[in-house]
Parts: sequence; structure tokens; C-alpha cells
Amino acid sequence: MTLCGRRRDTEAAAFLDWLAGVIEKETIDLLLVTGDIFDNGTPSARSQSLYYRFLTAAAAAGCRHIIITAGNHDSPAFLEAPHEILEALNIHVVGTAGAGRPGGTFLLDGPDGEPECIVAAVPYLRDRDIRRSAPGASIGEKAAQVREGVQSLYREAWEAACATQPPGPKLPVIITGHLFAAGGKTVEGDGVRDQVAGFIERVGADIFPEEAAYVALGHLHVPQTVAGINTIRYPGSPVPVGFGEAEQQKEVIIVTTAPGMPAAVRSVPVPQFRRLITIRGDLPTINRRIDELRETGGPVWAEVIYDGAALPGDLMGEVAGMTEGTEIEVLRVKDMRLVSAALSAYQSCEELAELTETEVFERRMETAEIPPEQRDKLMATFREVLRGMDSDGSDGGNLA
Ligand SMILES: [Mn+2]
Repeated sequence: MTLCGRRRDTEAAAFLDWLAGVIEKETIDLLLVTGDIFDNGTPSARSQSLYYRFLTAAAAAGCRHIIITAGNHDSPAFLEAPHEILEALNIHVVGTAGAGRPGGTFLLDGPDGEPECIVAAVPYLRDRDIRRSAPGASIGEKAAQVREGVQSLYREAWEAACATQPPGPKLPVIITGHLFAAGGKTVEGDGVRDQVAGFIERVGADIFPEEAAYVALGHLHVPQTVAGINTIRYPGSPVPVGFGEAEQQKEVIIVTTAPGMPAAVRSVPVPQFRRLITIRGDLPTINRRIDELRETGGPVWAEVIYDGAALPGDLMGEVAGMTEGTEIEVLRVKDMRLVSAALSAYQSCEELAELTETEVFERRMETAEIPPEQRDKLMATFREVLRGMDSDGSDGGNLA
């Protein structure tokens, strides 16, 4: 994972060390990691080393079961390749699912060796996993097919889980997913591409069986519940992925389950291992903010956005002077005066980096004066192309 070309290994390692500590302190029995494990299908040797070192540490910390499901940025084949050796450590990896094979079903035992909990592990679902391609289907028909496909796959996963219930009191069933549930919150520049929203936004909380004790979701970076339901949650990415998430409190979720009892859920705040800060204002404001950060101390990566009235001669030089001798590293400087001049055709202060791909495409259609009746179809095609790119996975992912 990188930010403005900088590697994030130090923060990832610090987070994983901290998490192994939480697992030990809280005597966690089961760890669920619901994708994206890596931010691309061929992670660096350093990223793989961090991953395997963490899995070993988590198992050594007393975590009896670890279940890992693939996200859209992960290569299912890559994650599953070492599954035999991982199984020996009670680490289960689920890369793919589809009709007739709805992910992994795990009947997990407790400390006394008796079955304690069931997990239906459903990874990220690709279009081809859930929908038979029907050429010529309209956008509305395709959306309905996707919704039905996802729903029936979750029904299958639920039934497979229930089939493993041993005699006696019903064990709690936990379900996982990597998707964009309706109404989910995202922030600018967080790498959660919005064609996924267009693709799967019609999937609401109702696709998950009501009887599930807990639904553990991955994909969105902002920690949140779905439809206000406390037991359907995104823990979010463990470190801020971009400046859009600067200063956002990240969390991990601890769930306690028992037969016949509602799950108890609490969140544990993740420490900030390196602060990401956006500093915005005229030169005196930027200077004041940098002074404050120097006082607070600690390593900071900053983005500086200049929006003063005067046009500074050497903005980069001014900012470099202010941060000299501090732990504050400025990764990018934006001059909104230049940005607004360049984009005056749109009469707003937009910068390319601040627009989503679909917004850029919308503006392009605007400029080309595409008739409104053609725009929906063009946009759908554009989203399809983006979706193909997203499945390949090459931009900012997360360890969520
Ligand atoms: Mn994702």
C-alpha cells in the first residue's frame, strides 16, 4: 500500500503488532478478516512477509481459528495457494464463491473442544459468480439479476451453515461479506470505486438472514453499521488509506456470542501510528497549523491546500521552510488558485484528483454535448469497464 508514492509498511507492521496484542489481551478465539487483505493480486515480498508474520503471531497469541476471505483487490488464487499449510495452523482461506458453492462453512470448536460457533464465509462476489450473462439485458434487468444472485447465494450459504448445526441448543452463526451495502458511507479518494456502488447498491441489509448472530463486512473504509443494525458492521480500514480519511478514528470490532443470546458488540479504537493531516488555508493559517503540529510532536504526513487570495511566488519553498526540522513531511501541496484557474470552464474549484472516475466521465459527456437520452447507456458501459479494472485490483486497498 502506498500514499503519494510512499510505502505504508511501517504503519501496517505497527497495526498488526498492536492487533496481535489485542488478540492476546482479550483472549480472542476467532479472527475474521473480510478482505481486502492486500491492495493488489501480486503483493510485494515485504507485504507477504508482514502477513505471514502476523498470522503466526495471532496463532501464537491464542487465537484458535482465523478465517480470511478475499476482497475485490485480492487474487483468490494467490490467497488460497498456501491453504494446506495454513490449515495446519487452523487458518482458513476462502477466495471464491458461486452458485452451488457459497463460500466456506466452518463449524468451530471452543476451548473445551465442543462445537461453539458456525461461520459462513462469503468472499467478494464477482459478476460472473452471481449472474449468468444474458446478452442484451437492460441496465435495470442486470441490476435485478445481480440482486437476486447475491440474495440466493447468501441463502445457500445460510442453509449450508444451518446443515452443520449439531444436536442441542442452536449455535450462533456468523456470516461474512465483501460488498457495498446500501447507504454505506465513503469519503473522497478512499479507493472504494463508486461503480461498485452502482453495481451492488441495491443490495440492502435484508439480503442477510435475520437469524445471523453477526454479519462481518469488508470493503468500506469508514467504520459503520448497516441500516443502523448493530450486528451488521464494517469495521473499516485499520489505517487511513488516503487524506480523505485523515483524522478518522479507525476501529476493530470484538463480538461475543453464546447460544440463544444476542451478540454483544464493542469497538476498540485503533491507535494512529502515523497521523495524516490536511492543512488548508492562507499562508498564516498554514504556518499556525504547522506550529501546532510541531508542538504536539509525532510523525505526520501532511497535505497542504493553499486557498489564500494572494498568489505566492514559491508556495513549495514557503511550506518547506515552515516544516524544516520537524517530523512533519508534506507529501503534496495544492494551490487552489491555480486549480480554479485551470478548471474555470466548469466554474468551480475542482481538481482531477478530487473527482471520481464517473464524475470525470459525466463532465466529458457534458463537454461533448451528448444527448441526455444516450447518457445512461454510455455511463453503464463506462461503469462496466471500470468494474473490469477494479476486479484486477490495482489501486489503494486496505487491510479491512
Ligand atoms: Mn474492497
